[in-house]
Amino acid sequence: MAYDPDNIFAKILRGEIPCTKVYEDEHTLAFHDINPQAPTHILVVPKGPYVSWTDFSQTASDAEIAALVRTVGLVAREAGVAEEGYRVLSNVGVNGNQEVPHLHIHVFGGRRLGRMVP
Ligand code: D5M
Repeated sequence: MAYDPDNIFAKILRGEIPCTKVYEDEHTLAFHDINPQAPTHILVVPKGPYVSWTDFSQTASDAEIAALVRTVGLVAREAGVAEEGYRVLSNVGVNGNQEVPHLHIHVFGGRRLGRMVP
């Protein structure tokens, strides 16, 4: 799927619409989900124009890939959910029910989460 530069996360990354920022570095941005499904619900996004893990894994630099993973661990620690546990989830494409076509990782925590079912 071609990257749509007008998707909502692209607008957040350009500063055109606000977000509640949790963390930012050269390659990633983390912010609170606008419709939280758990006491902690943070979204981690790469800054580059990636829709899915497919294009990210093929075209992102090693530094971008490493930063995304590091940011997930960092925000879990900073949010205070690392000890009790949390869930990392990423929806991709139509079958994955991806709503926003910019690659993102959900970090859920702060309560006992239901059992994952497909
Ligand atoms: O999830 C997309 C997620 O993005 C969904 O949980 C709502 C969230 N969202 C949508 N708009 C915003 C803004 N403006 N700020 C913060 N969070 C937002 P998906 O995995 O694509 O189904």
